[in-house]
Amino acid sequence: MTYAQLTGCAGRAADVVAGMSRVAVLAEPRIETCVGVVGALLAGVPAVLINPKSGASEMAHFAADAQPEALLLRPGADVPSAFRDRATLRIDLAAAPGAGSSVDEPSPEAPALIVYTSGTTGPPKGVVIPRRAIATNLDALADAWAWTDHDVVAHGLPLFHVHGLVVGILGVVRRGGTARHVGKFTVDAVAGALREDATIIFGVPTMYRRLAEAAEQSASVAHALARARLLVSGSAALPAAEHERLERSTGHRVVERYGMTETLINTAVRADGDRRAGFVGPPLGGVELRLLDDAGTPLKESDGDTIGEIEVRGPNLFLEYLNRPDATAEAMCDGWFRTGDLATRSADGYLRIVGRRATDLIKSAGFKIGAGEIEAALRDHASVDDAAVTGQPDPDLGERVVAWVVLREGKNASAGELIAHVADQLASHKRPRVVHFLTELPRNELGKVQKTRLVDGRAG
Ligand code: MCA
Ligand code: AMP
Repeated sequence: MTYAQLTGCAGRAADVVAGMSRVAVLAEPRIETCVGVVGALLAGVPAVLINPKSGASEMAHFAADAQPEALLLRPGADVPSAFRDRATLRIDLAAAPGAGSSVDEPSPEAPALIVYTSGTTGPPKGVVIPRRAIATNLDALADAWAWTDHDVVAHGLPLFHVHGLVVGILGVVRRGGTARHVGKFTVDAVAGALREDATIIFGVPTMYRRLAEAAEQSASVAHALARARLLVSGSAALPAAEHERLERSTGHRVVERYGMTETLINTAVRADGDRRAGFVGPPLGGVELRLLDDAGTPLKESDGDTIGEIEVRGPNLFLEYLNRPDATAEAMCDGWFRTGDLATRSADGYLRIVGRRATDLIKSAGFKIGAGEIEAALRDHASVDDAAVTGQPDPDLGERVVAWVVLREGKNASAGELIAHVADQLASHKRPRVVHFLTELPRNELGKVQKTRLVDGRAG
């Protein structure tokens, strides 16, 4: 799609949604999603990104919590039942182009996107992201990576998160460059995009691990990767071993950056910066960052050793959690946002993420998954008496979701049945990969489950 075609298609969407309070976009990895989001942004209408593989209870939550007036989706896509009472707008690329809404440019503080993110407990929270955060963050990234309209991004990420939609699509549109979205990520599709004309890859560590493995086995894949200008990894930690494997077969060192739905991208190794394995670089221009010790006092040391919790302040921050003033207040302190991530800082300002405060958050293949949500879904099954969910180390996914289940007396359920039950309720990436059956969960004297005692024998 050319920019002229995008203007016409998105203009048509903007004409239809103008004046609405909020719209939802069924964010399949397709061009219609990009058109729908750009149309809503043109019209100044906040767009709620919906993972098309969400389960029934999540869809119901998104529809009730965000109250979108309409759902934007491609012709032929099924309308999720939770959205059947809303207006639908089919993004038909063949339809006559629209003029684009005549609304004035909204205030920089106006909400642009609502992106759902999991917490340790309860349903996902809607992160309200203003136009100002997107614009300033994308410009800071362009500065860090010397990103121009000549760049072509090879893209295989989902479009319902900040990484794929804001960095991977809106980043390209803001520069006036090109994105080649491959639909479903595969090594061959990304290598194909690079052979065509792609100059940058945005990916999560699981993708780079698969690319590194393929590059070791295929000179043609290694060759394709070597053509890129920049390999950028984020959403989770890229193990040093993968950095080194990629460098051996492609000559490239990956550039890491650290972000979060609530803050967009906080730090990034610059294109001309030192690419140190395990480091996510210094703060982006305009982003203020500090580390706090356990007492909540900002650390003075930048010795590369002392660990503190990362707090962030700057134009990159979100506005609020939708309908959750309690959660917003808990996360913010004097304008600083508490990330919950733990890091050290070197003398030259480079950050190294070493862990996170919450043990009940799992990062699997770059997706953040709350243990509490899956535990609630499991307990909802008629045969389940008790359940705990942990993230276990996994060589491909970083962490994999593992369920520990106690069945009710006299009841039975197979692992497959429980996995399918979770998949009915929640997005497909939240399904446990492994289910262990126990006679009881290990608990301390206060009745709290001792998750450190739940160790998967297959941990890799
Ligand atoms: C998965 N499968 C299962 C189960 N789980 N089957 C049975 N039981 C299960 N429990 C199936 C899948 O449906 C799939 O089948 C097959 O197993 C392989 O799945 P998987 O291992 O997950 O691999 P994949 O489908 O190739 O996906 C890997 C991926 C994907 C491409 C890396 O996880 C991904 O796109 N991750 C990106 C996450 C992301 O964008 N995060 C950004 C948020 P079948 O092939 O038949 O479907 S973080 C963010 O935005 C901040 C700002 C940041 O910092 O970036
Ligand atoms: P999400 O809430 O899904 O946007 O995920 C944000 C979280 O992903 C952060 O709080 C970090 O824990 C993690 N994360 C993102 N980028 C990196 C990175 N480069 N290295 C380590 N962790 C990361």
